[in-house]
Amino acid sequence: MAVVLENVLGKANPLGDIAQKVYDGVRLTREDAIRLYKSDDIMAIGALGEYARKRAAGPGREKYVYYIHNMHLNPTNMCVQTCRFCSYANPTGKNPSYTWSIDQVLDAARRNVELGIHEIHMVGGLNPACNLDYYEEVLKALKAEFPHIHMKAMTAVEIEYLADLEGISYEETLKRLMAAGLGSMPGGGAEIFDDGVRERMAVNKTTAAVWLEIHGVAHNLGLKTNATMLTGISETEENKVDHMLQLREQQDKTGGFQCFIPLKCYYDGTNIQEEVTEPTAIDLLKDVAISRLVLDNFPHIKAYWIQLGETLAQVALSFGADDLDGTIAEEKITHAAGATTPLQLAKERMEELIYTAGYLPVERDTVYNIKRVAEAKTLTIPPLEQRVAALC
Ligand code: V47
Ligand code: SF4
Repeated sequence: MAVVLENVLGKANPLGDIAQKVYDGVRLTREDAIRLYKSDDIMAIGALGEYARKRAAGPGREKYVYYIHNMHLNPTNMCVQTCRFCSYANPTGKNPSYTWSIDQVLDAARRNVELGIHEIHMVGGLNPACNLDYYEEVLKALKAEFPHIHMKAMTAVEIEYLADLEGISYEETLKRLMAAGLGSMPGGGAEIFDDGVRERMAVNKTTAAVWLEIHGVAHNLGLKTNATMLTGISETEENKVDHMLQLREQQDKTGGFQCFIPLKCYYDGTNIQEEVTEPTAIDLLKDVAISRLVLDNFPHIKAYWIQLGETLAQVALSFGADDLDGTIAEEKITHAAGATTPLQLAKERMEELIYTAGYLPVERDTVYNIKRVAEAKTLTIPPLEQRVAALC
């Protein structure tokens, strides 16, 4: 095993051959990734993730952790789908359904644009009242009033729905939305690609093949996109590895993914809790580290603080993540399902989280152009083992 990793993992670590591959830049196989999931040596897995993160960052950027000042905007929570993990759409009593007019969308944006955001992350339910004309109008109205704001909007699931409603191709749908102001696509709707999990949890939802095809079409049109993976919905470790391998293969072909975001399911308002195993903090850290190692062609891995919580998100930065997502002025999807993370993290707090995890805050735009690198600070940080032990 290469000396640099031997120092971190110790001699004769059973993961030594995988460590050697990571050091040599050799692509990990399905079996390697499954062995990592089955291993209990969480500190070794984390050390490999951190090593791969530093190498992907490039010289001089080893300590960079990115974030963006943004808001979420969800114009409708009415949806023709019935994903069993979703408490946001098709709500009952406590969460009334809504569909915003263009003016209501603009009002919601205005409240947050005043705070100085650079990105609107817009996604919504599949609602026949919100067709392609509606989204073209929404995008045009937002861009007319806020030309400087990047619109990261529309999941592959929404693109499939709008294209089917209009009877046009995915390419035509994306071209019309781009002409109206679409700047990039978020990674939602991927869930777990395995057919069995989809059948149990999100029957009739966009298939893996179509999700990947739409991202490929977007990449070929010059759009950057992201990719997610939702855990805690009855998936196996093998399912997670296969999910990552399909993303890696797509990225080899079309190259437009910027970032992978492992998500964790919240269960309030759902009836799935008895059929699933809730991921532990260690499972979530493995998702971060193993995705960093398997997705060797993805530049960024996100620790989505809204779902992980601040402490686990900070530790995830030492397991391979290099992005904390955004300040997020409003979030509905995870909060509808019981997340209690405070909304709207001020930029100062975001930077403090990054500093006190031992990294250097870098404010970015949606496509990872650097807006500002914060001043370097030297802080005394408790040892990682201690911080991981506190999570268990
Ligand atoms: O696709 C649905 C998930 C996703 C629940 O691209 C749930 O930068 C937890 O995609 N508990 C939407 N999760 C969020 C998303 C995202 C988030 C942050 C950044 C980016 C990005 C994308 O939320 C959905 C679904 O997988 N979801 N219900 C739930 N109960
Ligand atoms: Fe609809 Fe998306 Fe919720 Fe599924 S996850 S019900 S597609 S809003």
